[in-house]
Amino acid sequence: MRRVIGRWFAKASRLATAGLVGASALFGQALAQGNEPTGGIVGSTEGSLGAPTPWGMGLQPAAGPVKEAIHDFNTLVLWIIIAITLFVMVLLAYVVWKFREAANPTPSRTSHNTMIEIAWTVIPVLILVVIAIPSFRLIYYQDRARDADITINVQGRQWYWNYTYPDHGNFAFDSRPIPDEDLQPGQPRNLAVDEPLVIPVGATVRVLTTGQDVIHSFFVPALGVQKYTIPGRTLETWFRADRAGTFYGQCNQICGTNHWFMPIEVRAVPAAEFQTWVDQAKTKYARADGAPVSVAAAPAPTRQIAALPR
Ligand SMILES: [Cu+2]
Repeated sequence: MRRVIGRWFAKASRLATAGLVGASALFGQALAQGNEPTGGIVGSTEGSLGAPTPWGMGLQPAAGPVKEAIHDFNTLVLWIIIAITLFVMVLLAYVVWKFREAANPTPSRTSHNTMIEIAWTVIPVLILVVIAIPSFRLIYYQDRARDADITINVQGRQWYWNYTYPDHGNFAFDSRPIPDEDLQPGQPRNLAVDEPLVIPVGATVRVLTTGQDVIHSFFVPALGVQKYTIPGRTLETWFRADRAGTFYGQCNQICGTNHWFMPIEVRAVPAAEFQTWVDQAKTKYARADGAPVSVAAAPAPTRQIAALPR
């Protein structure tokens, strides 16, 4: 009997190892396809990159305070999970060894123990409270900008993004991915876009999201931002990039056949460079969209904030 179990166990562990190796190789390939080169790709600035990397582990490095707060919370929960997993594993191993048939021929018929039952109810509740407090703090921290420096309206559309800068002349433009054949060195496939969202480094950016047709989701991991864009509704969130760089994201709400067609590229540039870009954008996008700039869907930010559900 023991030998049969031993053989079965050996076979199962070989299978599991092969499966794990195969799966990770596939996973690595998929990641490598998504993003080849890494490094500075922001015009004149010394760039950092927020994008998936082959064999990357854990969360993307933080480019701003919101993501840093997410990192902290993630680390806390991870350690709690590790402690619980180790505890359960050790307990299980101990029980298997202690109460094995050979050492324990007449099993106990005990089915209740009030103290243990109270403990295994109260302790998990306490653990959840420990998790809930920083969790709620994080949710409220991400919720809205205090003293925002600039506001950007983000609209998800089937299937592209539309960005409006109400504080800088209300120009608006569309953002779409760069086709594979037009990719320049350093531009990650399925992530690089023709017209990135440009923000000044160090500025608190209020983001107001709306959806034109269906629900999309504005998701930029390195900046710690993820917000639904919902038709008929304005949602608020914020982010800040503490260093210059290019930070990629995607629509991460399945929104139709061309869902993949909605990558996000955020470029954080120094204030002077941002101003230069704004000056060019005012004429470029006004001309591109025809005059007046189509901003009907983007009312003044103050009115939108007032209309937010509280
Ligand atoms: Cu979408």
